[in-house]
Amino acid sequence: MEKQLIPDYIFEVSWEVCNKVGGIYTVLSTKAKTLQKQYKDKVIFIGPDVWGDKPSPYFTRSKTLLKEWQHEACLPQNMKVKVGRWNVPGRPIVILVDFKPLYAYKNDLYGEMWNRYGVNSLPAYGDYDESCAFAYASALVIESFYKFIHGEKYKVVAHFDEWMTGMGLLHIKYTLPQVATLFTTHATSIGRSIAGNGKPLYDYLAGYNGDQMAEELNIVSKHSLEKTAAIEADCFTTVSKITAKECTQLLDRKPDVVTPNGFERNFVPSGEAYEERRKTARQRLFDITEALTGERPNKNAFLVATSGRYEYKNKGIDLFVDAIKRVAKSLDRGREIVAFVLVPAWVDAPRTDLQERLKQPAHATTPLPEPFITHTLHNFDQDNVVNQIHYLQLDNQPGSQVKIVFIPSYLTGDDGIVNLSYYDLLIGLDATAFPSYYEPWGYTPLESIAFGVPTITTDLSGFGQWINSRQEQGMRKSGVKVLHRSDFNFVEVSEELADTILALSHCGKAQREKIAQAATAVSLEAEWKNFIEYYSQAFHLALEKASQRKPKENNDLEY
Ligand code: 1S3
Repeated sequence: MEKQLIPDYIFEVSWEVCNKVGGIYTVLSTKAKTLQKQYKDKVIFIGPDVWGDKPSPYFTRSKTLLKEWQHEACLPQNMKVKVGRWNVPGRPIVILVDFKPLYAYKNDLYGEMWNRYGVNSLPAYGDYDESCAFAYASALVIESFYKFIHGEKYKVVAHFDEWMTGMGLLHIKYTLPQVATLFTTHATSIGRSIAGNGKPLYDYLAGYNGDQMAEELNIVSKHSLEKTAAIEADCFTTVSKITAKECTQLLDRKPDVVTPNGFERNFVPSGEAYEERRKTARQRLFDITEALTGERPNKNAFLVATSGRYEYKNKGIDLFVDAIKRVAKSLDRGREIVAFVLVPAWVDAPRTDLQERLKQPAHATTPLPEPFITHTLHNFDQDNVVNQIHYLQLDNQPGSQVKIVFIPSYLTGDDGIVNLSYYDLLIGLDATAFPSYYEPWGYTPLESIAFGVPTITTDLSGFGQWINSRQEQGMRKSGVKVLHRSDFNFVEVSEELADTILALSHCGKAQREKIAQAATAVSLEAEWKNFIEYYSQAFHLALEKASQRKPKENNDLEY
């Protein structure tokens, strides 16, 4: 058997290192411990310094780590870095880069990328400039570090996540061809855009041309960069088979390895701590519901939620709210359900009327105006969830057995109303539902079962397909129900979701405990210690490919 090549150094670059934006943060922060155990301090994460002078809650700066390099680092004038450790299990080394000084070189960089690789940055807009400045800054850090350690003596892997870091990969490939490059995409920007624009992604996948659709949907630059990084990388990976198919069709390269996302149990409390946190979360959710609606739910009320980034259609938020309306229509007398939408929107501030009520010990008896939302929004009248709640008349009328609460703030523990982190709230739920239409992996259901909370998802998510590939399936055996979703079956899925929520809400205590145990057991199969092997394969492939190249001389980018 061929000997597996093992890297001596790994640099992993992502916009979400020490920057909690979405699922990629979860991938990296949970994978860190397993990588650190294997490679020790030879794993270095590189992220954007979005903190400036403010202290970051995710990062502890160190004056001694990589001290010699910091002294000798040859970086462009004004480009500053902070070295420290990420405050997550494994505490890996992190370099945060202040990339803003590189805006000045933007046109040179885009020109080089066009000349060398044909990346078309001309029609770029939005977050493209800041992403590329960060990617380039990260590449300069790797270059500087590589020279400092005399990297030619080592097997070095530079791993880049998502289109935002694509120019870093392309720069490294050109200036340090001996370095093995790895590109992981967690979605395709064009696939996400096709899906989000209401076009059928799955039935017509074989008929789509990525470049042509990028023109039509006005994301030429992102797509051009993502496709080029995927094609140029020594090894290209994505997080599920369903997204691998999409990459093959829309980016014209089949991923070399599928690297499913795992989880790290250290994030989940155990024993008494678990029970205490669950109690605190439920208490808070009941208090908020009561303060908004003027009615305290019965202590046995069933609490169900959806969460994630605000992609209304792609994440199935529309379908969740629709299903809650169906639940409301068919719930038995005496049973109460509270549904939470935990999706960050364009928040203005926490509601002061709600804050006042939450401060008072006396129980509220009248509803607040708009008794379903915890924060004010800049775009209240245009918000999709608000409009759907109004349209479906799910507005928590007195006496309604099904209530809905939209918490549109990031749950970082200091939102002014909930004041608990997402995990500290998740632990208090009875079930979660993520009926996604576009979901390359889908961490939210995996996190849910890791906390012993049963979940419902669809077979259009990578995670749902992974569950379907296991022998033990179904809510009772796995704590997960996977609904069949396609381009055109919204109503059927909504009905099935409502039925599943209703069925769960009727389970007795013993049954619920069994389901929670099954959920936890399945989550253990998806721990990083079981999934890291796919990354080892990817490192091997990348190193093997890089070893076949000859070093180039004298091709530094000037700055
Ligand atoms: C992506 O984040 P998203 O929510 O934009 O990456 C996640 C991590 O790989 C993945 O779980 C999710 O499905 C993707 O969509």
